[in-house]
Amino acid sequence: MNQPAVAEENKNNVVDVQAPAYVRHRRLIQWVQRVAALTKPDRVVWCDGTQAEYDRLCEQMVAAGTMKKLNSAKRPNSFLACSDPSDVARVEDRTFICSERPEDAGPTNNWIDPQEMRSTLDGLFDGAMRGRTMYVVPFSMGPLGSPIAHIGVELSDSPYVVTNMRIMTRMGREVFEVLGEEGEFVPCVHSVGAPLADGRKDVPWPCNDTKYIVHFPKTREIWSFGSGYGGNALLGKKCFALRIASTMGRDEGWLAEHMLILGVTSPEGRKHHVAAAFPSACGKTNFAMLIPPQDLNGWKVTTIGDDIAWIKPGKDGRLYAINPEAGYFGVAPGTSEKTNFNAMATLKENVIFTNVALTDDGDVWWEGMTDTPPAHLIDWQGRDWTPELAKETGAKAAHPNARFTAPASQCPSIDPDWENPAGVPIDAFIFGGRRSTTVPLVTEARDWKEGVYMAATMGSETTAAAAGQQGVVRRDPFAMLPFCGYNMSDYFGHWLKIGERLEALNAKAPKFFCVNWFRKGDDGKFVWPGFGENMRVLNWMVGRIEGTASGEEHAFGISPRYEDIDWGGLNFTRDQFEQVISVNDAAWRDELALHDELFTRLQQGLPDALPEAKAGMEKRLAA
Ligand code: SAT
Ligand code: MN
Repeated sequence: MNQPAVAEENKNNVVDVQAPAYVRHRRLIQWVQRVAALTKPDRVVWCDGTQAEYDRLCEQMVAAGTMKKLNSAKRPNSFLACSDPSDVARVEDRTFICSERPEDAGPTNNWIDPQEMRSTLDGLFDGAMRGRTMYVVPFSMGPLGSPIAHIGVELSDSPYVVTNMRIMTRMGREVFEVLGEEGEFVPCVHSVGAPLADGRKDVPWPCNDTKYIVHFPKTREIWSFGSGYGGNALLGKKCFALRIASTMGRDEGWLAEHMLILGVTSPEGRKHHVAAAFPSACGKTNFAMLIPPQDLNGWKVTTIGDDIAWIKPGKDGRLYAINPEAGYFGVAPGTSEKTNFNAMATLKENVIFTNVALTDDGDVWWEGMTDTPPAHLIDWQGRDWTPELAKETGAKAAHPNARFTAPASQCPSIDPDWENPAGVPIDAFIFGGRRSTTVPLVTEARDWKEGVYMAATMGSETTAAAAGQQGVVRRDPFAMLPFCGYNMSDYFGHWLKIGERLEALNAKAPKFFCVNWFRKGDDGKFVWPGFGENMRVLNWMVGRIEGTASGEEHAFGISPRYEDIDWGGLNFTRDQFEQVISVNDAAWRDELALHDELFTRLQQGLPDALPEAKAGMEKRLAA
């Protein structure tokens, strides 16, 4: 941290933000001045990204009651932050895409006229940082200087945001070197919306009941007010790396996707890369870090990313992906040595936990971490918790959307190429939702168009990652419903165009697969064991990519028969397999009717290829 600068307004109302000499970007400094003049912080601090700065901010948050330091013997250099109970997840109904025209945002986004929104924001941000420090947080999404990477600068009055951004992105002074005097950056302004006027006392987790998460695609700007949590506040993540980046990708011919990236190496040493899209809290992190079962001799899975992929065409025409993030902001509940051994190893030190429970010996716990819960805990809201109480009242020790923020470099399965500035070549896209019925374990699309159809019509039962009702099926095209920064129909068109270009270049196009780990039996339990056993499905996909595995065509694509999967060491019967793979004609007729509903909603600009693909399916279904 450089010397804290006092933001003094001079006569011309230009705030001296005391930019360090190494910041040579005039437009950037002027923007910081403008935001400081508007938000009126007590001080402006330019973050350098050092460990010393991080340690100081953590200490400061411990003193303020925002964080607790965990037992250093059990969880070195780690902290627990507990949020205000009203600020625990992304707020999709308060998220806005302020493009010039409503049809540019499309029917799946909240749109407000940009002029109107600017005047609303001017009002909200006027004096919003009074009594606080405004931190200037320079960050690179992707390896510094990579041709696939892009830079952002977040101005925030939350030290919690600064420390999380240091784990989640490449944050610090080096970013200014890459930016130089006039490099492009995405300006991100964030305030928790809780000014401390006239000596008002601070609270451990300041936030505001009024929340606005706002994107201006034309000027590539982000403004966020009122929340300090996750994707609402760590603006490099969903706001930049998905909503703004998706519009950059549309304009520049690349893809910003809600996808994990993994490497899969066969026993013979052949390596492939897949990118997989699942909605929030559907197991992307688990899949990205899966450990193949021992009985499948010698397969290896390596982790490149667990949430977001930026994918650009390379010189050879193939698609290359980077993980724009540097850390994991993963769901804690349900994570255990059994479900995700690599994640648990990643969490040994240097972690910020949010909204999990505190053990009596100063460590953390959450539902699903161990079979037997500790006899006593302090829950995420600071209350006593015991297993008996939980039985009586159903009280959760950790919030269902409790998270860990951990450096990717600590993951034992991290891929040697995870920071390769050129990215990794993608061989397959996988799309999956949480569906207790209807959708088979795995289906391969016969071509790019059918793949786009599969991804576009994906549905999933909702989870705690977003505020709102849980467990209802909603259409979540490409797992991008809350994250696409423009009209969803145009986005489908963009995907189709990328496919056409690959075809024109005669380049090796990735295959498309649709998966569903979540089919339930009559007893209401998951039939498929999931987790490491998902390797058996990956194994089949690799066989399809290499042209060695067979399958069976049905109305929607190609799925494996029982004998097409390597079951070595797993007792999974033909009957169980039938329960997860079967295509029920009646259920699919209902499903296709729901696709129609989606297409009606997205009518405007919907590419013809999609209804055409659907007609093909209906014909095959009727045959
Ligand atoms: O809160 S985040 O948006 O960062 C996490 C998620 O919903 O995937
Ligand atoms: Mn996500």
